[in-house]
Amino acid sequence: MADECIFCKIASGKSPANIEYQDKDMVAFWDVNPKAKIHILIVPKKHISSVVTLERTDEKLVGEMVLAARQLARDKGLEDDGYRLVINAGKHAGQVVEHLHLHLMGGGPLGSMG
Ligand code: DGP
Repeated sequence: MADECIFCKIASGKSPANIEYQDKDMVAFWDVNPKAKIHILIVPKKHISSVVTLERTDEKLVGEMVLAARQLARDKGLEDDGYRLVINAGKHAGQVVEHLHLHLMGGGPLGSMG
C-alpha cells in the first residue's frame, strides 16, 4: 500500500467508493468522473503504479482483472452491444492516478478510437 495513493485507500476501505465487486486481489468501483453511462474501474489491491512497472509475476493478476471486467460487462448487460476496456499508461495517455487500473466503459456508443 502506498500511503498517499487514493486507489490504495479505496482498496483498503479507508476511502469510500461505489464498489461493484471485490475479491482478495482486486476491487471494482464506479468512476467518480464517468466518461460513459457505465464506467467502472478494476483496480488491483497491490500497489502497481502503471503498466510500465508491471512485473512478469503480475501476469495472472492482470488476466484476472480482464476476466473480472468481462464478468462485470456481462452482469451489466453490455455483451450484446459491446464495451471498451482501456488502460492508460503515462502522460500522453492521460493517466492521472498512478495506480494501475482498467477502465470498463459501455452502455452507449463510445465513439471511434481510430
Ligand atoms: P486515468 O486517466 O486512467 O488515470 O483515470 C483515472 C480515473 O479515476 C478517472 O476517470 C477518474 C477516476 N478517479 C480519480 N479519483 C477517484 C476517486 O477518488 N474515486 C473514484 N471512484 N474514481 C476516481
